Amino acid sequence: MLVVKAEGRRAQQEWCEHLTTLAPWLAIRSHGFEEVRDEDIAYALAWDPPPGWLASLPNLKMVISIGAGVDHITQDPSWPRHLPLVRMGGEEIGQRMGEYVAWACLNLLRNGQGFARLQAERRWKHLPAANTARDLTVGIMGMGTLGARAVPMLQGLGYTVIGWSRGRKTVEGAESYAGSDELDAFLARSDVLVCLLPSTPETSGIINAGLLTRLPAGAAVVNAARGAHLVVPDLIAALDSGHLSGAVLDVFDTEPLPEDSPLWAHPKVTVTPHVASIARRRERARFVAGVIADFEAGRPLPNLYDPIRGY
Ligand code: NDP
Ligand code: OXD
Repeated sequence: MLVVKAEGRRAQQEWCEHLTTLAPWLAIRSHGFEEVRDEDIAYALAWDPPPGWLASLPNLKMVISIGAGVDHITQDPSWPRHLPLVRMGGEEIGQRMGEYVAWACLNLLRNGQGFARLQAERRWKHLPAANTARDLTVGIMGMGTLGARAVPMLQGLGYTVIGWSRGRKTVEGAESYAGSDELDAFLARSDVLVCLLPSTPETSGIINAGLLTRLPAGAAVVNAARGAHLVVPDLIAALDSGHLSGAVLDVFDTEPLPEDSPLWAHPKVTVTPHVASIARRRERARFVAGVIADFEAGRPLPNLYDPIRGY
């Protein structure tokens, strides 16, 4: 049996409907809304399960994360780390993240935040763009599955694209920087720094005052990964000093972003509510059905969390 523990009754019901069609051989149950015996649960599909819940399921064989990031699951100290943990995947997640990154870069380039403010004030004023995309380099921190998908979209708009990751990557047309030794060289070229890193102890607070000063003057930041990567007071200081020209933020330490956060009203910040890449539920259900079919056939699993790397 697969049990779904998602973001509320309606979401769980939709997941169950899609999965029933796509994995007809499997019993699918909505946790909390249908009769489920813990001992019957072989697979759990979850976003942020309550601490201890996964560990309490005696016959669990695999956990599938509703998100591409798994920190909501691994932050539970008791999560069953001996079991396979698969993070959400599928074609549409990459497409949507690429779209978000491209939109964020264009929003920064064409002063979307400034025009939104002027419109709210009913003011007709030119805010000319100083550069075109061809003048700018986008540096993607975390050149993994999603980062690589954003590359051709950004290149299509005219940006030069470079990437930084732990290991060297071969992504067509995007120069690859690897490891801490090459971070400074990568940052020095990044007119727009896009964070697509996973949340791990090494990447926590990585976008801090020290890192921001190594970006070119007038650079901008896009964070579509996790709030934990960004030290918000350091970002605000760099925006207010004029060193940074703008930021587009989709993820935050506390979500929803608290009403009293200074980010909401900052004139150089665009806030979106963790929507960078939410693939349609049917597409994600297709991925889940494929993962379970692979598991049951003994085939290698896609997007498998590696407890040694921590992502
Ligand atoms: P991947 O695991 O495919 O890629 C992660 C990349 O980060 C890899 O290139 C990896 O390098 C690099 N990396 C990891 N740790 C370090 C480090 N310490 N130093 C340098 N590079 C590092 O992840 P995805 O691309 O699929 O997803 C990235 C993140 O995006 C997710 O973890 C999630 O948090 C976030 N996300 C946000 C969404 C949203 O809606 N806002 C939606 C989906 C995902 P290497 O390969 O060399 O190890
Ligand atoms: C995430 C997601 O991990 O939405 O943030 O997939």
